[in-house]
Amino acid sequence: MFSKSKRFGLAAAAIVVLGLAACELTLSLAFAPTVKITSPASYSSVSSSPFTLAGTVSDNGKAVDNVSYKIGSSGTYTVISGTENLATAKDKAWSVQVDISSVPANSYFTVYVKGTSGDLVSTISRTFWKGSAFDETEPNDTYLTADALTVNAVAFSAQIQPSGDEDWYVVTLASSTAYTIKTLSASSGSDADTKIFLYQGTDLVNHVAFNDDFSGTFSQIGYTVPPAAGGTYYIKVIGFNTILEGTYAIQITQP
Ligand SMILES: [Ca+2]
Ligand SMILES: [Ca+2]
Ligand SMILES: [Ca+2]
Repeated sequence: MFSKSKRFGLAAAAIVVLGLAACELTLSLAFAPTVKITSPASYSSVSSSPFTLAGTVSDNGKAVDNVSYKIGSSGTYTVISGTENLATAKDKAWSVQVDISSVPANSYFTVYVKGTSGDLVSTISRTFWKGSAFDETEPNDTYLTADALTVNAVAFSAQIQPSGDEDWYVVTLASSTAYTIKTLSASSGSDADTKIFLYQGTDLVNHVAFNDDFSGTFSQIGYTVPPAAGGTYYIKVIGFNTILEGTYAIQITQP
């Protein structure tokens, strides 16, 4: 018979051995490489071809055979130079010049990036806009990050992208003055079906004006600021529904 302390010692030793075994088991498991795209940001406007796509790759217990990329879901993967046969990789940077001359202007395109370790594969994708940049600065999804608009300025271009996108604008309006706020075609891409909400200051629960369709599916609000109600106003533009995407421009005029 073992004494109490000896039995405890054996039990503790067994736990240590089990622990080491579990540890070894974890370490011996291999997973597909972790691939990331670091730039450009999602939905960036890309106007020149080729453009630089950059990212990183990390091995997950198994050497990385390569990182490859393709344009569009039906494209063919091309191996990115410098990513082949990496015995160990920890956030190893890669970059590649992506030719988008075959992508139509003023349209979205998606780049897929794949990390391969034998039969272990991981894929990520990111969507970009081929065309000139929009005036809006994303993220502008709350009043805190609203884009500033100026009365009687040229139309300000933007897009509802991805679906469910909210675009917030801030503008200073004068008391007892009539304004027209409208969305119109951005002359690039597909027109969005917009809705406009106007809020006085940061009372974002009660809009003071709203419109969905005025000219086709574009929106227009005619609003006269009440006496002593001049100041900061916020405008929210969203798509007609949460699956809609598209481009538009917004303009505020004082007749
Ligand atoms: Ca937007
Ligand atoms: Ca937005
Ligand atoms: Ca509409």
